[in-house]
Amino acid sequence: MGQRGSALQQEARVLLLGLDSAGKSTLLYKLKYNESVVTVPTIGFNVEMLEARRKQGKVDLTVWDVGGQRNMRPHWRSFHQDTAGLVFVVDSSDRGRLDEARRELEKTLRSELLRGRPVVILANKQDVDGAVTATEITELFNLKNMCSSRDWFVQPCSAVTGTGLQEGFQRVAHLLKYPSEDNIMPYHSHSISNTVNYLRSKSVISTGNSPD
Ligand code: G3D
Repeated sequence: MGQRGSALQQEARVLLLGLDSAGKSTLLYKLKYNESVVTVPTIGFNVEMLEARRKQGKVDLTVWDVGGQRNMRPHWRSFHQDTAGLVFVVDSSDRGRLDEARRELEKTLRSELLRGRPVVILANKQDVDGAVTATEITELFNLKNMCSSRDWFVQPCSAVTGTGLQEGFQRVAHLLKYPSEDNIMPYHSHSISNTVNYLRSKSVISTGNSPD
């Protein structure tokens, strides 16, 4: 394992957010194990390591998949620290919840701790007939305006077929911004355990959900 920010091997924390049922857990397992799994709603979070290519070499992405239920959303912000890039998953087949997704994304991007961090929006469930396209999401979310101070990209994908998933994470790997690159905040080597302890103290997760 190399040093953070070195030319040889880099590590970065990527936050995977989206409303409940957007397909976050499905796509993470598809990417990691190329398997379709029966998912259960994420209580707390899942953490997976993915490897991606970058111009300067490989990067190990620590992907935090945080539950998207209404009662989890206030806790999203405790995962913002040390995040190098955001992946926001949208259920493109659920037109009735697009505005809710837009509002949550907008709220998330207001976080000072995510200032300047790139965001890749995954327009998931493209395999479903009638799903809104990446172009429609770009317009409906007014992304040019919402993301004017950061790099952003909308990637159509399907977590079920796997189409577009690699491309989405490859894109985020290319756009990553390391916390140390702009000195917005110091890197805390114990931030993961801090976050876990925080959530435990809030009774959001039980000991069994902890990655340590
Ligand atoms: P979440 O982790 O964002 O809460 P899940 O979402 O990964 O649990 O997925 C919620 C439901 O959407 C699951 O179906 C899952 O199979 C389905 N899903 C996820 N991605 C896709 C996709 O790309 N296409 C289609 N057609 N379905 C998808 P169930 O039926 O188990 O609730």
